[in-house]
Amino acid sequence: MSDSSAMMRRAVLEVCDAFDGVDRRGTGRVTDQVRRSLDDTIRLAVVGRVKAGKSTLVNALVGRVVAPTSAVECTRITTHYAFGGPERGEVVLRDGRRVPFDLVGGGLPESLPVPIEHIAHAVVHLQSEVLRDMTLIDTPGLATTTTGHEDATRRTVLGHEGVRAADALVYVFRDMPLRDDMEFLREWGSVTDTPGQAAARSIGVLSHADTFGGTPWGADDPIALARDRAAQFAQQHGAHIGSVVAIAGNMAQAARAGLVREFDAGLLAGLARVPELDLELRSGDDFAELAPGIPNIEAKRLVDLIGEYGLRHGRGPAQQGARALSDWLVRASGVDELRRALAVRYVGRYAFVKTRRALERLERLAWANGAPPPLRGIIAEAHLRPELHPLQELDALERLAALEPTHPLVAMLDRQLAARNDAEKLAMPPSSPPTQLRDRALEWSVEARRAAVVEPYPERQNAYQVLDRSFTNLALRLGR
Ligand SMILES: Nc1nc2c(ncn2[C@@H]2O[C@H](COP(=O)(O)OP(=O)(O)OP(=O)(O)O)[C@@H](O)[C@H]2O)c(=O)[nH]1
Ligand SMILES: [Mg+2]
Repeated sequence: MSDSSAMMRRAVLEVCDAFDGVDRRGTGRVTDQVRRSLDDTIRLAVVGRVKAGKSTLVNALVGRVVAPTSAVECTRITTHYAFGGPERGEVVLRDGRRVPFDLVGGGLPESLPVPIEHIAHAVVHLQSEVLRDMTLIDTPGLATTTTGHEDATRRTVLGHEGVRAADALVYVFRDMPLRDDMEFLREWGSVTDTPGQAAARSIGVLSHADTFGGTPWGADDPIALARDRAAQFAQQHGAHIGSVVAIAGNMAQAARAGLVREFDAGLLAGLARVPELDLELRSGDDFAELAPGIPNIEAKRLVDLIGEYGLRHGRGPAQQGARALSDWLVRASGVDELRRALAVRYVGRYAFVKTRRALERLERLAWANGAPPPLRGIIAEAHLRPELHPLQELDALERLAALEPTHPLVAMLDRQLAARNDAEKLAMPPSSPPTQLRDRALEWSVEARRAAVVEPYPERQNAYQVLDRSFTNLALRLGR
């Protein structure tokens, strides 16, 4: 946790304590919920049409094959993958009861202990580091013939029936988003507060990048084509999707889940000198040899593991062994770009979103009918606390980004929220002495104040004013 999120957390806990000090009997239920909510991790729902590649992507992100990708019944229920130990599964029934089940080989079993129609969703607790920062929700495909699964997805994501809606969407599509994809995204937009937030809270994944355009054996590189296409989508659908990343999910899954062994790399390296045409047009005879000692059936197994693209282009890196092959697969698959985008856009930002939500709950309580008046005083004071100033920064950022996403002030606000320390906030080297940091903070606060006075556009003016306060707070803190 960064310093500033720890400070925000403490400030909210203090507000809860102050509320309870006034009237614990009236406020306890809400303050206890708020305290617990500070431990939430961001919930990312992976959504898309049937067989779009959602579960494969979940596995690639978790770094383990946990989500089933075959036709077993578990692909038809929504599953939350959350951090926790001991590793275990649990189905949550529609009537709220919970039934535990054992994982099989670290993943979901073939069948569940309860008939599927009684299940609201499953929760799987895993010791995967990635899940410390985010809970991943694998959903059944949208637009299936049986609308039951689709309802389950809508419930999870859009938050009907009191199930908490996902915090953000990873929207997976193949080739191109179809009409119902766009409809779903619009619906998602309508449950978020503002149109700007809808885009800020969804990221597109163009999956099957390795077979984009049909075959990986032609002259064009499908992954390169898919990346171009992804950039186009992002431009066309910017209002609904923040950005779009092209991904070869199967390659990412194989490498990140450690499925590529030395033996596989050896085989692949052994195919280095086979002409591409022979590789592409492998005969149906499983035992015919492609290269000395390598029958077709082994090539088939490699294709199941890393796809035709991996078979064609992985032969070079495979000469250096399984590690080099896995590194190449990760790089080529595009999964790191997605991980970076998730980290920057969601995970880092979530501490602020969570704090804002907590304060909103407390504020509603303070203004509820019959609430003791001192609660309102406590809330008003909280808004002035420097530890909670990042919420103003977030607010200013969202308002300005909705109108002018590329304005330099957006980047400046973003830096304040993303910075891990004071030096980063001020774009100074990490070793800078506090006096230098303080001088820079003062200088920038003066600049922001001057700019605010002459700035005619309200959202920009607001951003300058917020930044003035950011740098003034910083200078005061450093001056002590
Ligand atoms: N070549 C290639 N195959 C992929 C990719 N992503 C997934 N697949 C394959 O596509 C099939 C479907 O993948 P899943 O991950 O199960 O798709 P899903 O969206 O979870 O499917 P449902 O849950 O049934 O809706 C599997 O056979 C995967 O191996 C990819 O990026 N490239
Ligand atoms: Mg699936």
